[in-house]
Amino acid sequence: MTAPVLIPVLGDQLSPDLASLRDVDRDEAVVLMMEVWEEATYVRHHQQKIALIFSAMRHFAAELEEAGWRVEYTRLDDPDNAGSFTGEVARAVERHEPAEIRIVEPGEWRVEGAILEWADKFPCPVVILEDDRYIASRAEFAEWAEGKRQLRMEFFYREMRRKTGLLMEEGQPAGGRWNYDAENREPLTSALLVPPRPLFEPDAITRDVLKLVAERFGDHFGELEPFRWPVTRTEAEIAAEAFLEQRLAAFGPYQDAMLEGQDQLYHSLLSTSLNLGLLDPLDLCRRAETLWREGRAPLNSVEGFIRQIIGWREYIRGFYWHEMPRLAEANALDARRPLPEFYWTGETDMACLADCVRSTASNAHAHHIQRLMVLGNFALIAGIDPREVEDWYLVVYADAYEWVELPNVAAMILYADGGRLASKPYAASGAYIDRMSDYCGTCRYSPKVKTGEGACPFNPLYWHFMVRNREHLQANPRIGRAYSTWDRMTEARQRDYLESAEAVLATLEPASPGWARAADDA
Ligand code: FAD
Ligand code: DLZ
Ligand code: SF4
Repeated sequence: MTAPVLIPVLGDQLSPDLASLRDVDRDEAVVLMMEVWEEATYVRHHQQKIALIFSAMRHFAAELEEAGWRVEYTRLDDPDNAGSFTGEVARAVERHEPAEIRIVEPGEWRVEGAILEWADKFPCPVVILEDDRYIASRAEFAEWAEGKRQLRMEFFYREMRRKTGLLMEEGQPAGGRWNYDAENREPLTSALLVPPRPLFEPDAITRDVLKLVAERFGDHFGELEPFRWPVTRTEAEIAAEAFLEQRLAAFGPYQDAMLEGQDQLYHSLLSTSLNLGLLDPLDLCRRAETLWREGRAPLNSVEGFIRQIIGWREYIRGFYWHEMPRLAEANALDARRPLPEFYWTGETDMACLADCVRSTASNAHAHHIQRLMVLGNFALIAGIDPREVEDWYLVVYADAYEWVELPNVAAMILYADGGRLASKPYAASGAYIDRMSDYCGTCRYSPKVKTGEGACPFNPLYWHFMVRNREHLQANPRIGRAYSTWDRMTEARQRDYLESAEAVLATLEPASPGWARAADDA
């Protein structure tokens, strides 16, 4: 072989049509895949998350080899493993003296920073290609965002509908409306009829990885087994087909519903496969659209699902790259309280939070409304430091990469960006959780009791949050009206709320160090 092209493929780039693998002669290329300590430990990821990524990487390497690629794969416990992407690429450059390094832009700012240094470090050219698995490129988002004081998903989503032609008829939205969310807020009283999703038994490759993770990362948060995630394209495809055929039709009405002990409901649980590259987002949306055109799924569900993917997912990614690095530092509401220990242990009398942490620990997953309106809402109204909340979300979910975690946490739930991403903070009292779930029935607290003994902690914390942040929020027409309700209360009532909230805050035990980052880095 003459000097080959070296193609590093990162752990969330597991797509056979990845830009770096196109237009390359397989006989003149070496694909490099690396399990590295730095990635596995920059935060102390949930055990299932590490297992999922390593297993999917090993399966993908085998698929590439079968397709005729020369793949060099560094395992975590290889004695010569340099421990970082840059270290492993350096070793490969020494081995092969490549004519060129070709890599697709990574998903994270941190990793991009490292890759940008390669051109100076290595003697060959480094070509960084656009990640065209996304519908909007980073440049396209930047162009759309240019000059806008506030960015709003809804308008970006309409651009994506026009660009893809999804649910469009003669230039107009199908059914005459862009968004059917108003029809999509039904509580669910029982999960008895929800078709269960396919669960995947670990094969020999996954079992090897599970052993490695148990040995090397057994002290990380969460349960390693049962491990049932799809780890190959074939499995991801089975999971997607089951969702489209069996659950998509009811996705819309029940997307905000929560039931104790029920971790799936009508959600797709496809985020891990989408984010790894095992599924193509546009293809998934086109198949959902076809089901609507064939009269097999209603428009409100199909539009809702497509909006999550070409709307929220793309918007979040564009927003990340547009707002970094300042987003990682943002703390517009000056929230300083440490993360409570119960986010890691689940030990709290608040039934909703205990159930969401339970699901998170056992599945490395919680569905959107649990992440937003229970775990996120509490962190917002209790004034938890964004850095601690961000670390928690990045650690605990199998689908978490900074590009998607950070905007959702800093901007969507904590309003730490001061309202660039969302038009208002998603602050809510216990009444919202009571309406959308069955949690309150088994809880020691009551959403109907507003202050004092037995009061749902969300109730006084909501007002404490509003009062604390009045200067930031009062002028906001979407939330500011709450202040007239506050101003109409008697002083004694206001005092009751604030004292009850202070009493709740005083009970929050800060998390012990070392859960999210090794104690030295914390
Ligand atoms: P479904 O309910 O079936 O939705 C379909 C798909 O839409 C998802 O698979 C996902 O790809 C996409 N989607 C929906 N909402 C969002 C969103 N807000 N941002 C990006 N994509 C979205 N998603 C992640 O993939 N990784 C994360 O680290 C992550 N962190 C989050 C943190 C917070 C605080 C919140 C509120 C949301 C977060 N989300 C994250 C978005 C969302 O909660 C998950 O994508 C979803 O719960 C995954 O389950 P699902 O595949 O069953 O989703
Ligand atoms: C999250 C993760 C982990 C835990 N381990 C690896 C790894 O060992 N090798 C790898 O290529 N990728 C890993 N990843 C995913 C990377 O962190 C991801 O590719 C970056 O976030 C780039 O966006
Ligand atoms: Fe959660 Fe409050 Fe309901 Fe208890 S009463 S489950 S704390 S919302």
